[in-house]
Amino acid sequence: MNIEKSSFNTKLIHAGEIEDQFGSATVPIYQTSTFSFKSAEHGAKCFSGEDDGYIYTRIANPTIDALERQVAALENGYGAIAVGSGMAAATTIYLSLMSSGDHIVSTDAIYGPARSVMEKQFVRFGLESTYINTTDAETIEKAIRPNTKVLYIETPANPTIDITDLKACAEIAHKHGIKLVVDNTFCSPYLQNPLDLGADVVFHSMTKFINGHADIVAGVIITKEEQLYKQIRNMMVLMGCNMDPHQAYLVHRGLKTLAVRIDRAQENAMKVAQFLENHSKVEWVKYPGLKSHPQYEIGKAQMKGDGSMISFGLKKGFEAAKILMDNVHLALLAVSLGGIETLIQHPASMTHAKVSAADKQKAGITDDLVRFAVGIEHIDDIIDDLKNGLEKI
Ligand code: LCS
Repeated sequence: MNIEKSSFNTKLIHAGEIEDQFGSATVPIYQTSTFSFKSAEHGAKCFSGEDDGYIYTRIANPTIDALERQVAALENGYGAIAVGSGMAAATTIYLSLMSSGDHIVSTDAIYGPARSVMEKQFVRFGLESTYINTTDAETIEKAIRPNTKVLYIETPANPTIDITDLKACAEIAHKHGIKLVVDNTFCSPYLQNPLDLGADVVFHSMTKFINGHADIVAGVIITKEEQLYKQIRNMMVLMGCNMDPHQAYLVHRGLKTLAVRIDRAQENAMKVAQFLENHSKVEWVKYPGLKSHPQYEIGKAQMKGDGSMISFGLKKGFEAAKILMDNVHLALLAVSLGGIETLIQHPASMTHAKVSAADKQKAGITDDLVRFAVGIEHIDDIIDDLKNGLEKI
């Protein structure tokens, strides 16, 4: 059977498999830093590229390769590059696609550190950045300068759940000869495939839905074309932000259940969003599945499901949010998302604390915003927990 041509759920289970001499049902962990050559000539050929034998785990490793082939198949990419974290993915992309004096245009409401690293660190090396509301195509056009090299989109955005039109972004980017990079973490390849919509590079924090069990930090970059794949892989190898084989094995195992986990989590999330929307103490709710979402139609057009991330605001603002966070007991008061457990957090004081007050305000990361990552527990228990917490306000 040709796995590459099979349906998504079959690829989830079988893509990237290794056929070993024992017929292992799972990918073996090649926990080795180095690989011996058959001869001096073989070693030289591995280095020159004439032979594709393994050399050293920072460069490539069979267990990591298996995960990379699996993710590339799920995102319909040319190839994937596994790295040590989602931030390693973001920074490797920045440094692969930009040189001193180049400029990036990005969604303003992105994961806080992905913005801070540009504004507070890479600015020292001459990289320029502009953060804007990318839900508006005209705003993107206006932000592009002659030295812009990358359009960087996070959709749905963390934590505002704003949705950016990916096809429109691909058109704008390519008209200006720049690369479209998409952080697809909030959707996973199950719900959105940006490469099919025109993106050049996609990345994930695999810490979230792809691994799905809150026990690993990992990232992956997928490209549409060979040339960009080689460019980014070369940077990853030189910077040394590779994965570890054991980490790759665990992610490979977690990824197999992606579809069933997301199916359950988004079924729960819709019920939570409806519960919140009808609650007297809740001022507003943002969830891609609610018709009240400002980009509801775009979400329906480019996402295959609504996901399990919800943001909401309470009528009594941050003070009420604190009472809620201190009085839920099933939901963990913790950052991160995309695991099987329900989490609650306050982006303005936690994940996005390092973004300046003015930039947070501009990006819609308001003080009243509570982020809720819905897990796969029984829906009645999740709603009871929220109900009890809200009653304390
Ligand atoms: N991109 C998005 C959309 C994220 O949400 C995160 C982490 C990253 C990239 C970075 O990935 P990492 O290096 O952590 O694997 N988001 C987090 C969050 O919202 N709470 O804690 C981490």
